[in-house]
Amino acid sequence: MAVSGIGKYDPENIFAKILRGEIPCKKVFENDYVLAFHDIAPKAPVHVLVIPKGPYVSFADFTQRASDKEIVGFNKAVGDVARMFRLDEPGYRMIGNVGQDSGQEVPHFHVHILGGRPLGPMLA
Ligand code: IU
Repeated sequence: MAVSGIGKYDPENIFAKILRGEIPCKKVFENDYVLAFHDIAPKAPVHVLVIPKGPYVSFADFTQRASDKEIVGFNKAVGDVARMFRLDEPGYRMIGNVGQDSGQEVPHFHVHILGGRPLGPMLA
């Protein structure tokens, strides 16, 4: 079920549990600001989720409450992860679902990085 992108942060959401190490993930990258791991149901040969370590429900929440350091660190990590998978060429897609109309399911901000094949028109 889709979640609100501006609701109260739920510390029991699945990505919070992954961050605390209570649930395993296939980690690809970690630093002070972010964790990146393979999506459990990949929609492309590369499908990685990048999440901030801080408790943010969505991009809407993140861009209101996070520090500039967290925001810069997060953006840099998304680019670095894409480069880890050599996606700069031929390219990749970044998706961030925010709230109910987007279909956001996990109430911890995450960016999807999708690549490794031609992805087609986004709004098909
Ligand atoms: P969304 O943007 O909130 O709709 O994306 C949530 C993603 O989290 C979705 O692609 C799931 O496959 C993925 N995911 C996961 O990687 N591990 C999990 O334990 C769960 C969801 I639950």
